[in-house]
Parts: sequence; structure tokens; C-alpha cells
Amino acid sequence: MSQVKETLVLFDVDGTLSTARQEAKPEMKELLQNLRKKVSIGIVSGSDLSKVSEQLGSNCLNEFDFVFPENGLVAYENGSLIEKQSIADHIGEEKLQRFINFCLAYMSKLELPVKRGTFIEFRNGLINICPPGRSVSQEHRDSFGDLDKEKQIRLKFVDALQKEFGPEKEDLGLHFAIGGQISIDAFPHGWDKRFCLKYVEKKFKDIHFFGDRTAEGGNDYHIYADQRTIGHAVKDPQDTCNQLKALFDL
Ligand code: M1P
Repeated sequence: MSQVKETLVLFDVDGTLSTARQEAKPEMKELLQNLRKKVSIGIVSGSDLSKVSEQLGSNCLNEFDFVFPENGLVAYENGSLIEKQSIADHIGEEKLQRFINFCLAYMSKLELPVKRGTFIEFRNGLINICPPGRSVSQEHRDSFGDLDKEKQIRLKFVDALQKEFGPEKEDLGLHFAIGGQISIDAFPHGWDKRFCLKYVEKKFKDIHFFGDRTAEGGNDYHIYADQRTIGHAVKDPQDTCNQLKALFDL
């Protein structure tokens, strides 16, 4: 019979364990390993495993009990892959291409301070759409982030996507989330961070979740507000440390 353990603590990565797309600090990594002596720990990120590994270290699959890249559409437990979904199979090639073509056409009309490469990144469980291109430097990433705050470039893009691919027109059943600093994630409804809970909900008595984008519309909102989790909103990685120390007596 499977044993129900006491506590799992799940973390978002960007803005929660590290600043956006940066490596987590050694003090954070040490604190997490101290926490792991008391409870099980896991991460759930919109990013894929290669980006998560850059931020949390190449050994991250062994340093967390659960690693859920791409919102858990790719799932690892104790270092082993347990499941992987495919958005391409789910949507179908024809619709997928209409969606990608629309995004590329929309982005071709945007005028930004810089544009570089990889405007669409295709992952297993989501499509990442990036107006300045994923290969921009950190400096250009920051300047796009500032411009986006001022001009709401991504919000307007999401509105256009919702009009074109929402219930009023060709409903692809997709959700659009503004997760990080420079891009938009598109994934089927329900394939948000709550998706990972199916792997852990019966295994633990309490599941805590720590995230920084917990307001409605943020990519941590659904899992933070879910009844199966105890949600903790943080301002930044330092706030995560402070809250962990207080809550788990570290
Ligand atoms: O914070 C999670 C997000 O991290 C990246 O976002 P950006 O490059 O816009 O900062 C992406 O990997 C995105 O998919 C992910 O949700």
C-alpha cells in the first residue's frame, strides 16, 4: 500500500528561488537542502529542464524529490522521468501551424528597440512566444521588460490571441500566460502549474506552494489558489528565504 507522507513544499523558480533566468544563490541552495532534511521538496516551472538546470544546477534532478519543468507536463520523481505530454499531439499540426503563423505575423509588425532570434520556442507542454526573441542579452531582456511595463506589449498581444483563438472565433482551447520577463506561454486549459498536482496530491498530507506571480493572470495564480495547496506569495528570493526560515524553523 502506498504511504502518505507528511509534507511537500513546491517552489516556482524565477522570482521565487532566483531572479528571472539567473542562477539561484548558494545560500538559497543550502537552505533548500536543510529544508529537505525535514520535508520533501519540489519545483514547478514554466521553463524547460535545460533552463531549470542552468538556474538550480546540473544536479537538480537529484537535489529535489520532484522536478516539474513545463508546468509538470514533463515530470521527474527521485531523478527519474515519470511522464511527458505533447502539445503537438494534443492540438494537431494544422491548427498548430495556424497559431504559430498568426504569432509570427503579429510579431513581425512590432517595432522594438532590438529583435534577435527564436521568437517561438516549441516545448513538450507549451509554446513560448517571445517578441524580442529568446536569444536577447540580459541587458536587452531588461530593456524589453521595462518597455513592456510601460506599453503593455504582451498584454495587448494576449488580447489579440484571445480574439483570434478564443471562444468567439477559432477556439483552440489554449490559455495564454504572461509568466516571465519577455515572453508569453500558450498551453491547453488546465495545463498550468496545477497539472503537476496529479503526481503528488495522494502522496502527501500537506502541499505548500511558494510563488511570486500569484495574482490573477500570473502563472502561479492557479496552483497558489488551488484547494489542494497551501499557497505562499513571495516578493522575491530573499522573501522566500525569510518565510521558509519562519515557517519551518530553519
Ligand atoms: O518564469 C517562468 C518563465 O520563464 C521564462 O520567461 P521569460 O523568458 O519571459 O523571462 C520562460 O521560460 C517562460 O516559459 C516561463 O514561464
